[in-house]
Formats: sequence, C-alpha cells, structure tokens
Amino acid sequence: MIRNVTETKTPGADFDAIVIGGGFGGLYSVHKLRNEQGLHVQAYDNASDVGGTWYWNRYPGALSDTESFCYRFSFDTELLQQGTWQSRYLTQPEILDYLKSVADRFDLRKSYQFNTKIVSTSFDENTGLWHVVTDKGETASAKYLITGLGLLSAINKPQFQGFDDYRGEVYHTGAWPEGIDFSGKRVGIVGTGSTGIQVIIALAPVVEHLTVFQRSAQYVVPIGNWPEDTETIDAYKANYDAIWKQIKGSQVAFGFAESTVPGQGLSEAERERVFDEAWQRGGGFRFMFETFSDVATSEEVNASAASFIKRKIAKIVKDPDIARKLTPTDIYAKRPLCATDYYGVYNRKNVLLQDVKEDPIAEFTAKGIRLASGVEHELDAVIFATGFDAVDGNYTKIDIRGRGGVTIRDKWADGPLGYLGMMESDFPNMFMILGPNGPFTNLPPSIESQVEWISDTIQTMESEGLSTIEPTQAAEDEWVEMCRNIANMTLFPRAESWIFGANIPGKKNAVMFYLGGIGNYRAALQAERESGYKSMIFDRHVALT
Ligand code: FAD
Ligand code: NA7
Repeated sequence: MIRNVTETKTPGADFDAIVIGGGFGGLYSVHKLRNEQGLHVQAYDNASDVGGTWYWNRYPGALSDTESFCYRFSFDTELLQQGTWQSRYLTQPEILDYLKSVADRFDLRKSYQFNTKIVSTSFDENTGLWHVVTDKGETASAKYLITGLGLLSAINKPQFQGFDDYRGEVYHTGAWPEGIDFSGKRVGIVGTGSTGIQVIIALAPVVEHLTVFQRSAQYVVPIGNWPEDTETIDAYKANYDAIWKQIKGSQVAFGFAESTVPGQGLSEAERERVFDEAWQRGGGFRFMFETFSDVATSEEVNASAASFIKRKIAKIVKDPDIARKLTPTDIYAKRPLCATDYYGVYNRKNVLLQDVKEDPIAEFTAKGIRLASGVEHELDAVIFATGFDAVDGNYTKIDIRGRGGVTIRDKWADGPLGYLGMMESDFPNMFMILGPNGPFTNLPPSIESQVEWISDTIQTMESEGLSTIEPTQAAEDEWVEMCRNIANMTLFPRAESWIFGANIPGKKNAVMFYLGGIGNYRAALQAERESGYKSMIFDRHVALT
C-alpha cells in the first residue's frame, strides 16, 4: 500500500517521524511508518538518490559477499518473486537497481529530501520533540527520530605527510565518482580489506601498473561467484518461506546452516577435508561458520583453518617472497574475506606488492608515494580502500543531544553503547538502525528485524497515547555487558579490525556488536515487546513536568 500522508498527528510538530538515511534501513522505515501506519514522515539523505552503501561504493569490482538470494528484503513476497540476478553474488549496480525499484514500488522518494545532510539534532524535554538542522540551515521537528546512518558509511581517509603536494588523482572507494577510466595508468591502492581486494582484482587487468600498499596480510578464501540460471533462482523462490525461517533463526543469517560439529577433537586430515570442500564451494562466512562450530572460538581449530589458507597462498603465489608477504601472521578472526583468485593477482607482472609494515609510507610527493626506505612509487592515481569509521562514525559526526543537552559524543566517549543495538538512555524516541551493539550478520534480515520492532513499538506508543520511550540505564548496561561477554567467548577481539574500532587511530577499542546470532537477537526483541517493554521508561518528561 502507498500513502501520501501530509497531516501530522503530533501536536506542534512538523512531522511525526524524521528518518535519516536512504539505504535498506531508511527506505524500509519510511515504508513501515508512512505506508503502513499513516504517519507523516520526512526523510533525508546527503546522497542525491536512494541506495545508501550501494549509492556511494561504485568502485570497480564492488560486489556483495552475501549470496544474491538473501541480500534483499524478505517482507514482501511479491517483491521476492520478482527478484532477479545473474550470479551467486550481486554486483553494486544490481543492488542499487534493486533499492531503486523498492523506492519506486512503495513511492518512497516523495518522502525524501536528497542532497541534504543532517548536521545536528536535539531533543526538547519540554515538548518531547526532536529538532533537526540540515546543512542548508533548514530545521524540522518530529516526535520520532529514526537514524539509518549506516554502519560502514563514514569513510576513513588516513592523513599522510605531503598529501596536498600530490598532483595525481585521488579516490576513496566509499565515495566513488562515476566514469573513471584507469586504463594505461599507474595506480596505487592503499588497503587490502574486503574492498581493497575487490578493487585490486578488478583493476589489475585494466591498469598499466598496480602498486598495492598492504599494511596487514589477509586471509582470503574463494568467493565461488558462478552464474545462476533461471532454474536455480526459481528453486530459491519456491523455497523462500523455509529459507527466511532458517535465516532468521540462525547465527550469521547468510542463508546456510552453521555447523554444529566442533573441529576440536578431529584429526588434522578430517579438518583438511572439510576446509577443502569449503574452499571449493566458496564464501567467507561459509568457510568460517559452515565448516566447524568452533573456528571462531577454538584457538586450535582457528589455527588449523589459518594454516589451510596459508598453505594455499604458498601454492598459488609463484614468488616465495611475495607469498611470504601475503601470508598473515595474526589469528583468523576478522570479518571473513572472500574473492575470486585474490592471491593469483600477485603472479601478474604489472602488480607490485608493497608491504608497508616492513617499509612504511613516509609521505606523499608531487609524483606519488615515498616509503621510509626512500623508494618512491610514481603514481597517476591513488585509491584509498581504507575502510570506515564503523558503527558510530556517522553518529559522532552529527551533534546529537538528548536530555539535559547530553551529547552522543560524550555518552560514547569510552566506546559506543546501545540497548538492543537501537536505543540509548537519555535519547528518548530515537531509534538507531544498526546502531552500536546490534547483530553481526548478513545485514538486510537484521535491518528488517530492527525496523519491524521499531515500527511495532511506535504503533504501541501511538495507540496507547504515550509521549516518550527510552531504555533504563540498567537495561542498557546489562545489554552492553552481555555483548562484551559474548565477544570475549570468541576469538574476534584478538584480531585488530573495524569490528572493535581498531582501524581508526585514537578510537577507543570497544565491543560494538552483539555476536549472539540473529535468532537469539530476534528472541530478545520479542521478549522485550511481549514483556510490555519491561526495560523501557515511558513518558518521563510528562512525569517530570
Ligand atoms: P547505508 O546503506 O550505509 O545508508 C546510510 C545512508 O545514510 C547513506 O546513504 C548516507 O549518505 C546517509 N547518511 C549518513 N549520515 C547522514 C547525515 N548526517 N545526513 C544525511 N544522510 C546521512 N552487508 C552485508 O550484509 N553483506 C554484504 O555483502 C555487504 N557488502 C558490503 C560491501 C561494501 C563495499 C560495504 C561498504 C558494505 C557492505 N555491507 C554488506 C554492509 C552494508 O552497509 C549493509 O548491508 C547495508 O547496505 C546497510 O544499510 P543501511 O541502510 O543501514 O545503511
Ligand atoms: P577494512 O576492512 O577496514 O580495510 C581497510 C584496509 O585499509 C585494511 O587493509 C587496512 O589495513 C588498510 N588501512 C587503513 N588505514 C591504513 C593506513 N593508514 N595505511 C595503510 N593501510 C591502511 O575496510 P573495507 O572497506 O575493506 O571493508 C569494510 C567492510 O565493508 C567489509 O567488511 C565489508 O563488509 C564491507 P589493516 O588491515 O588495518 O592493517
């Protein structure tokens, strides 16, 4: 159903709800609140159209690593049956087209003001309303604030000495302009995370020369990106009820059943057999979670998986010194990477691997990048594939003020907090999609779970005539502590990555995810609702006046 709601129910407010963000989260929120609940919604995005992640990340080779059949919304069966794709994984243009088609189907663009950044927002305790201010100086007020700011969205662009002197082209994968042609150019790429490896593979055959500036060697397994024909796609479509049921009760929500078999206690040969099958099948999350139940928790099994990948590197890469540089020395506990023949790229004559732990980047020069050893790489273009200030990055960029003027930056000074990954005490009626301490999964099903919980909660508030809702500090503390405890049961905190904020210089290392799985997460959401919101305080401002 599509609604054109122009009247605000909330007395004294411009809108009932303000939504920030035009990705999966923002779009679904506008649909739920406007089309289903008849609320007057105003949405903003600083992009010029919908798409979020997939609007910004247009770099060559950009691909999902969630399989096509489940990197999408599940709430609309007709939309699911209309779904179409070419291969096991979706390319960026396919995902962007999909999100545009969702916006068309539910007429969502009419609620958006694009090219508009929200720079500050504050909660007025007297009126119980949120006020937002845009970068154009416009203001608007609403009872509910829904933030779909993205968890991998605020780009991380490291500072280097002499950067302003560099006369070549500079790009960041997370803010990619269209129509760049690298053929015949000498290109440098800084960063070898999920994004870096995709760009490296895509550009190596195109550029004249590619220099990869690698800080950490990575564990990369094959992605297995084969074409999927109509028959295969139709089989998914025929099974969608069972597929989504499985996904929403699983751990990582990637569309496969996680292994319940521990690798501990098995022989090295038996583990090898299972890892080899996973290597052939492809998929990073499958390699980590479908093989054995304890790859991410047992040091021994983790080392066994790591050793398997290391031996593959030695086999694939012809030059032993390059193979050595590509071989990780840390634990296998970052978000698992996968790609098509990543290590094989380094057998190409036009690709040079520069280990910047051995020989750090000293400065940019007019012509390129100079290393500490004095070696200068002349480059026509430098691509930063240096990732994101993950999870809280876009929150701390906005001046967000809750009760008593407390800022989110202050509240999160020791690391971001969040009850159920969505709410914050002293920030009433603010609902964060993929906020801190939310689930670590294939994200569309988690986003849907959150948006549905938020819209149910708002519906309850509207039907009960309630003014404000916020979690108790105790509930928030308990949730955050539980997230910490679960994380500490795994090996993830022992690897330096964006999952714990370790990629940003000066950022406090903090637990930012609920690693308990989407099934348990959804159960916690249901329990909160069915208990009559036992962890929430309602109408505190009314009680205070
Ligand atoms: P986003 O899509 O990030 O949208 C946030 C929007 O908010 C952006 O458009 C931004 O412009 C806007 N915004 C932020 N701040 C402001 C402001 N102050 N004012 C106005 N607008 C603002 N996840 C998976 O599960 N599987 C994958 O395979 C996968 N692949 C990925 C590949 C890449 C390259 C990246 C970067 C991420 C990937 N992700 C993947 C994570 C991906 O971000 C999520 O799956 C999902 O797209 C997030 O949707 P969202 O709506 O929450 O946020
Ligand atoms: P990541 O995974 O954070 O990777 C960023 C890469 O950039 C990583 O290899 C970093 O090295 C490297 N990096 C960061 N800063 C520097 C500096 N200063 N010098 C050299 N190298 C640097 O981001 P991605 O975009 O690849 O992926 C993020 C998520 O988005 C991913 O999981 C998908 O879900 C999509 P490091 O490894 O930290 O030593």
